[in-house]
Amino acid sequence: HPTSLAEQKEALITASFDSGALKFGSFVLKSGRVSPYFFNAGLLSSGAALHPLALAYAHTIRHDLPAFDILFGPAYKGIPFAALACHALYTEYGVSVDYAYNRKEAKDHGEGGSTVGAPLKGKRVVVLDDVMTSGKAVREALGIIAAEGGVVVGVVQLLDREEVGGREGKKSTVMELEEEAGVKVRAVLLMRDLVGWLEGKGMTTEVGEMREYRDKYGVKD
Ligand code: OMP
Repeated sequence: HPTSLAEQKEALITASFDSGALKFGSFVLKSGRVSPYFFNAGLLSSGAALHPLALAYAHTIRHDLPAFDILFGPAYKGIPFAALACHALYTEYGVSVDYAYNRKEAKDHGEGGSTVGAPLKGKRVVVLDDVMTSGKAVREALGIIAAEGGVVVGVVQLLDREEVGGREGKKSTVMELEEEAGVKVRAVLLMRDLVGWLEGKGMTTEVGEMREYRDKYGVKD
């Protein structure tokens, strides 16, 4: 069982590759960019893969983000991940926060409303999601939380593809969001971690394609 963050990240990338969640080829992204890799977090569906995922989310939240009350997992993939991270924060660090999520379709009967779980009004919220490219998915979540009266204090992603944002100019998505929303945006895995892992495996063709893509859409560092 992985214990350090480095081990958790390594276990997570290996599980992603083995399960087919991390794929290489040619993929059209939501933003229209054509990428040589795709990360489908929904395929991280085994206990063995979700264990390092939960630990690594909890570690990243605990060490890189400010204090908060509610973890918000956007539908659909953010929902189980937020619940797992909420649990791991308690078992690993003794920190009990609430969690909440949105419905894709608003309910017009029963309890009503478009969010489930802890009420967001007046609470400090961290958004937890799977993959960030241009920031569209995160901005949607920020809108939902604002509508419910929550105050977002941070964002944590499973994978930050480290790309430039969808707005004017060449700023990174992270920088755009941090400036706009005034919150910290962090991730368990960075695109460069995937490249490092591929290098370790001697997968030179994939490394070459990742570098080429990074030259086109990646953040400049
Ligand atoms: P942005 O909304 O552009 O930040 O892209 C993030 C969303 O794109 C994720 O919530 C996914 O729906 C999807 N996505 C992936 O799941 N994995 C990837 O590797 C790339 C994308 C993507 O389309 O950019």
